[in-house]
Amino acid sequence: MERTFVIVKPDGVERRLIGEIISRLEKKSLSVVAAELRTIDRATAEQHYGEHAGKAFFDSLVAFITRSPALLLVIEGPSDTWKIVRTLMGVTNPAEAAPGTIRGDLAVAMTENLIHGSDSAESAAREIALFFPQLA
Ligand code: D4T
Repeated sequence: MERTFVIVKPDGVERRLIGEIISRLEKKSLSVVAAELRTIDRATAEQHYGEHAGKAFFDSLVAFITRSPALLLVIEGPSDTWKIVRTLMGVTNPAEAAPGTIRGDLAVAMTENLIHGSDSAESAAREIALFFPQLA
């Protein structure tokens, strides 16, 4: 089995889309193995998005992800789980995300694109350790 890390971002919680998003993951036969509703603190957000430090959108990205509670999830599947989740999510820009994907069906703005999913097995391990150290 292989695990990945997912965030239902603050916009998804505010729009009451937690159920819809978890439902899409579960219908694909992926399992929720850990879940916590948490307002992400600034230091953790800056570490999580460290690859974007210094970019023009970094400060607003950190402000967005910390503005209200997010649902942190560890998701498990048989293999390539991170890739399966990324396919269900759709591409980063909801304007380009295919219909049938979470972003393609439910979001309109790059700044509020509902969901985060790890972009590799290595990122998944790093992010699970950051947000759920007791599972790492
Ligand atoms: P996350 O990391 O949130 O799952 O998104 P992606 O993996 O799909 O995309 P990313 O890391 O390239 O971007 C992280 C986050 O920043 C926002 N963003 C991105 C933004 O506001 N403006 C931009 O120009 C880009 C590239 C959206 C997602």
